[in-house]
Amino acid sequence: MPSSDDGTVKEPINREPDMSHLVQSFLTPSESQPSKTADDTQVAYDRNHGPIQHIDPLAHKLTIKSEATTISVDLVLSVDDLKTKFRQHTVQCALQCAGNRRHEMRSRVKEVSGIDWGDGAVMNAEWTGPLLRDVLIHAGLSPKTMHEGLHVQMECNATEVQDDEWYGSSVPLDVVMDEEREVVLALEMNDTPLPDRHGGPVRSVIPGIIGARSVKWLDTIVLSSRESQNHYQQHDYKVLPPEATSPEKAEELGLWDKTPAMQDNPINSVVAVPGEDGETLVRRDDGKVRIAGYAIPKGKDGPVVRVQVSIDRGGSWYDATIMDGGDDHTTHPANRGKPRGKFNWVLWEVYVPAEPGEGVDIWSKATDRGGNTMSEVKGTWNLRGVGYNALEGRVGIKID
Ligand SMILES: Nc1nc2c(c(=O)[nH]1)N[C@H]1C(S)=C(S)[C@@H](COP(=O)(O)O)O[C@H]1N2
Ligand SMILES: [Mo]
Repeated sequence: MPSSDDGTVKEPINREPDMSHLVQSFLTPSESQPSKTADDTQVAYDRNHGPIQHIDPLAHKLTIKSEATTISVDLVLSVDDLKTKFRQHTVQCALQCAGNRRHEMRSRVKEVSGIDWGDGAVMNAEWTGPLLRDVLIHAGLSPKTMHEGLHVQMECNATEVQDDEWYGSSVPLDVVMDEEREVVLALEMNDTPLPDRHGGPVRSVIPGIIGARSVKWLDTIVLSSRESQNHYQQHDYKVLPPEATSPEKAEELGLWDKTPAMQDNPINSVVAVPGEDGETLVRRDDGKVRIAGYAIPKGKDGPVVRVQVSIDRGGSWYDATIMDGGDDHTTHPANRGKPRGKFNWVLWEVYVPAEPGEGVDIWSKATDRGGNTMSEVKGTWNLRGVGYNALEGRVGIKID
């Protein structure tokens, strides 16, 4: 990728694929094969708060330390150490920006502040590297340590970002030590070395948790009794209460401090076909229209076990087919016949009987293994437009 595509601190690279392209594959390629139009070559979304970094893997170091009085860990690892000194683990998971679907909140509920994401700020990929749990234990953390109140802070100090001098996040230590969470320090994405765009040579990947916590170009890990103090943990990526009607009001009422940092992704389902409001769906000979999309479970409560679709504003619901049962088009060969991974998205499709008409709204509703489901038709407004998971998918669809 030419360096002109790296963005700057003031104007970082943020982009998403179009919907129909995104749901063509179960695992989202970092980049698709070059094609006629330049726009077409990128598939996995990019979310950056500063310029994309190009780091020499041979020179890169990951420092692990502690500022918690109860824990002493101290270790510096090279990328080669991460690859050769630890068992390599592969996890498949959806990685989603908390601002995904923001355009719908903005246009259907009320104006919000933030990038105007459509529904494509999400990818489903396979990540390989050591488990962060194993690395912390190797660094001296006893697996028996009380985790309560402790946090794993992750940092990228390689560049200044829009609102801070470095990028950082944290998750509770519990999450990292939880064997069911499979938190990895990813060195590979979809079986190839982690591309620079997605955080090479190493990023953290925290399955089930909003993308903002999965730090790209990771260079420092700090165990601490407090959360990361970085702007993006403290003053962004929070579902502010409705009293926060403006950034000034949020500050004045101290709402950033009072509101917890987002962690788990909410359960969600998105209509990708049709991909835009106002599109036309053509009926097949049997009078049915094809509707398709993706769905994401809440946190570690996946996989999504059911998706239902309605074209009459909830009057009747149709069960969608979840397309990971061996469908050549959507299933990674390695997954055929295997149980659905709990952090993956699911791709779904359904054929719904429909009469010709205009102004049809399409709703979709996912339910995961943990029983979490979607209930709000339009969704509740929040200032930053994060965590949007309304039932209403596409509006104003014409049926022909
Ligand atoms: N160092 C660094 N890590 C980062 C970010 C960033 O700006 N800098 N953005 C975060 C956000 S908000 C998201 S949604 C994901 C996006 O990952 P991607 O660009 O690989 O899609 O990375 C996260 N990790
Ligand atoms: Mo994000």
